Amino acid sequence: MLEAITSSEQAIALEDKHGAHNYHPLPVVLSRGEGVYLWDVEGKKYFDFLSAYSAVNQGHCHPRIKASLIEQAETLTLTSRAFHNDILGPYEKYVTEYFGFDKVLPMNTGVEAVETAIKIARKWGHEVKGVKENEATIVVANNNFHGRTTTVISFSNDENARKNFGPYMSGFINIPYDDVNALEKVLKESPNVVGFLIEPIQGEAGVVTPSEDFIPKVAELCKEFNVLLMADEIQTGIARTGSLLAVCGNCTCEGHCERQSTYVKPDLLILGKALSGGVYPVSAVLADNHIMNVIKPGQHGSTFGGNPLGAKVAMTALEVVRDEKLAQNARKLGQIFRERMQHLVEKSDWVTLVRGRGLLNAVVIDQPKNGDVAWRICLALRDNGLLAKPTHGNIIRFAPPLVMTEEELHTCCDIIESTILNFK
Ligand code: IF1
Repeated sequence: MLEAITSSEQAIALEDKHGAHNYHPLPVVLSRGEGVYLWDVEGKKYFDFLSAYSAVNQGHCHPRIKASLIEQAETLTLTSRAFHNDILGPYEKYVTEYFGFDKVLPMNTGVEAVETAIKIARKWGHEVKGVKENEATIVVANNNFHGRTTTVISFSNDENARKNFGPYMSGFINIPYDDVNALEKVLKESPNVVGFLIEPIQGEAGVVTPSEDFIPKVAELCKEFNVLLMADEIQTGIARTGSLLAVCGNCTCEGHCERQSTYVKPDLLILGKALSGGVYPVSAVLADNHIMNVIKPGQHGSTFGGNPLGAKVAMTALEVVRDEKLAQNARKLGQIFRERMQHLVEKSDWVTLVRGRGLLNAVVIDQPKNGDVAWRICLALRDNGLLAKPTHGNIIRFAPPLVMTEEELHTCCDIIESTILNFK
């Protein structure tokens, strides 16, 4: 029998007793979400400034996405890929035209899409580029975050994410982030490189934005050395950084990239999170035929990959991004947010720096190593009705749903400002 939750403490106690302790959540228990708002069990209302790590870009329980979910859930949820269904083909057409690729391989979680991209790159390397069997290598950046499977943590340099989970997968070369020369050096020395897996902005590392010309230069090197550019846009994609994709650069598109001059088309585009608007796990890898066609029947798949429920929801989630011009809104509000936070940098000794693009931003807090100032500021923000969480100790990521209005954003900046200026 489901135990009715009547208090936050009760819910936390149940999680503590019956759940693995693989997270340390902020002490708040949410029971309802709508747009940019969340409510806890006691009915207190909050602004959401994490957006489930950029999975609810369209806002919590978006009415159109919810309606699609309900309609498809009452019709057909899962067929497996043993049979066809009437939603997958239309979805595949929609999403490949939306992002400008020949084909899509549908998966569920972000890390599954990353693993899928790694397998495609390796297979392409062995069968098309001609790298000797089992010799394919993929270059990755230090301080990366691409998920938590044993392969993916094998090339993480975050001890928390990898310690004692070995033995680790080989075939990866780490270089510093935002370092074109380091990539060129590796590509000159290692003929077996088949791919470069990169976050256009490093989210978990603390919203680290690279040099303006990093992605374009990396794309040139990948072309020169016949290496696949694998863009992990699971967190930065779907309008979060003020354009449809972070690799769009300063594209001022109408929420759907018109392939403007600043756009860099990756060889493998990896999407997740807000691809479904946060209502269902949907991820995807997109590529053109000369790459995707290395995958033949029976060589890759997943029980839920491409299921009609997720496919239906994803189409609506992408329509919402375009119809509500979320990329434009993220760009406009992001500039306002960083301006407001820059004033805070000048007024507060706690805040040393603000950085980000669109509505993926972070504020760096001045605290002693292993200090808890950022954590305590997030507790104070919670008390003042705004939810955010630190990453890597002293960096507070601020990423509200992209449906936020300018007025709501100013209200949130007022909350952040007053909380930090009054913080002891
Ligand atoms: C957790 C971090 C963010 C991602 C990028 C792949 C994945 C993620 C760029 C894997 C997932 C999530 C995972 C979640 C918290 C969150 C996170 F803090 F872990 F690193 F956003 F920064 N590529 N990020 O950001 O996607 O398999 O989770 O669907 O594991 O705690 P997933």
